[in-house]
Amino acid sequence: MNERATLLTGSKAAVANLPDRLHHLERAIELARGRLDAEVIGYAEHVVGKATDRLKFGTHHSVVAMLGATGSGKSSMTNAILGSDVATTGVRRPTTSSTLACTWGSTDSSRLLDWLEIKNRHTVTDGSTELDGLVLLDVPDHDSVQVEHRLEMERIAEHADLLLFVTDPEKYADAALHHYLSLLSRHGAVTAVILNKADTLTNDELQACRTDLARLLLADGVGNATILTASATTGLGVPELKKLLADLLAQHELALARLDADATVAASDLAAEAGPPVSTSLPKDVVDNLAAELVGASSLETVSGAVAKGYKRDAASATGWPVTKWVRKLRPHPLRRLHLGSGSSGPTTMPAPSPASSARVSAAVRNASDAATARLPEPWPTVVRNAAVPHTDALHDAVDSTIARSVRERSKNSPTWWNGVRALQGLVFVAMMVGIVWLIALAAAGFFAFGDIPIPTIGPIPVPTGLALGGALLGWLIALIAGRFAEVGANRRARQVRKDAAENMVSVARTHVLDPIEAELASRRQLTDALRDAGARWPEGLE
Ligand SMILES: Nc1nc2c(ncn2[C@@H]2O[C@H](COP(=O)(O)OP(=O)(O)OP(=O)(O)O)[C@@H](O)[C@H]2O)c(=O)[nH]1
Ligand SMILES: [Mg+2]
Repeated sequence: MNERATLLTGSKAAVANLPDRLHHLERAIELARGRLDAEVIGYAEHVVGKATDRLKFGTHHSVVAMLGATGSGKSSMTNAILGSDVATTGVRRPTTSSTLACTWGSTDSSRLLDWLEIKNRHTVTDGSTELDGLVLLDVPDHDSVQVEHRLEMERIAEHADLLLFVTDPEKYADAALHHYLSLLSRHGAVTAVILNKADTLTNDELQACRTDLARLLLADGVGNATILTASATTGLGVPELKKLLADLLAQHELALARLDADATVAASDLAAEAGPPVSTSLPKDVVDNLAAELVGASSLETVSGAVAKGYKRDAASATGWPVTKWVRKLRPHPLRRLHLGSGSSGPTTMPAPSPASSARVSAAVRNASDAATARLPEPWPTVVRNAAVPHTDALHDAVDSTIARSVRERSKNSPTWWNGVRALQGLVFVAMMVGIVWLIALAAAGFFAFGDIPIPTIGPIPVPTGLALGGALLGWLIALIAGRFAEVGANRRARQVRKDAAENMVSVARTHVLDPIEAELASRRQLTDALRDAGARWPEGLE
């Protein structure tokens, strides 16, 4: 009794928080869905469902199930506790084929028994109060050829608040018994093992048997369960058993203690799957590395080359020698070909990513995700990678539109010096044309012998010739010098575009890859927090 009292009182604080803990467990289930093992999640869901249902029936009744091999004396012991032959006993094996419920006291247990799906019911109204609230179940065996008996036993073992295992000197070491004891050991529901048929042994034999059973129980993980030696036939140990039950019932917490233990098992199983509750964050260089890889795998180099060429061509159009600059317009504009020319918007016609650059992007995304989960066990590396490997098309589109935005932003305005040079070229061109027209007029006058027309000169050079030749030479010279400046400007603009795009690529990396990774890591953190609040115990060394 003392051991069990410890067992129950030990969980008192946790028991008081049961609804809270179930709430946290529910939250953990939601977070684990799609991430952790479906079977483990399924068990946790079952526990939450069972606990919610069981709590509806209150804690007045405590359901105590007698479990054991066929012929161990479960029905006989039930009768011994009852003090009358209600349960059917017999030598025919197996005897009990459906569970019998015996309820002590006048409080109605029918809804609870409906939930437990028990039809055979007996109410004890002998006026005694010490076992008030006890619902004692005489359950079919777990080891006969009747499979449905075993299934019924397992169902009851899962739903009862406390379990009493009944065994005898012949069967106490059976594998089946110890299989169930080990299985249920984590659920804190195994209360006592009754070594029945004590009347068939001598005192020494009984002691030896009891010692051996204690050793086996320890190995099963239920070393704190009470061993009661008893005999249903002679009544030996029956008063002690009734006293044990009365003491437990007085605590009115048996249902809560069982559900609490179940919640701990469910949360701990999820915790073992989820791994240690360590907080993880992205290493700082991951963002920069990923952004650099996105840039490296993109068409930025090609596009910035086109930016430089486009700049030079636009500069030449604005500042070139008017006589020859039209020739350039015959060739397609390098930026307009990519649908990136000034004033453009919407989708571009940048080259589709090559298989090599797609592979480089995928590898970079994988590296980022692996760096984020370096300290985490499976399934997190896989879960996070799946979240990080986004729809590749969306990532490529984002990279392209980032480059396009950088190009368009930088190409919006032409440099002001182009206008000055354009005006100057216009003037020079007009001067040249004046000179040419003048020369033509002079030639025509000579041809028609209009006589001598005075020609003004500047020094030795006649003005019309000076205008025509000087204008041509100056125009060509201006174009040449402007071309040199355009070269510098073109390189600078290409550099700016590369710099802008590289900077903006950080936010592409964040939005499309790192945010999903961090969201997954945050979910994991919430999950381990919820599990801790639900009372999970992590495997040794992980906490
Ligand atoms: N000598 C002796 N025989 C007992 C004792 N308890 C039960 N028996 C006998 O053991 C046989 C089986 O008892 P039951 O109570 O029917 O066993 P059970 O565990 O309910 O068996 P199933 O219903 O088949 O699972 C009966 O013949 C009982 O008379 C006991 O303490 N001493
Ligand atoms: Mg029976």
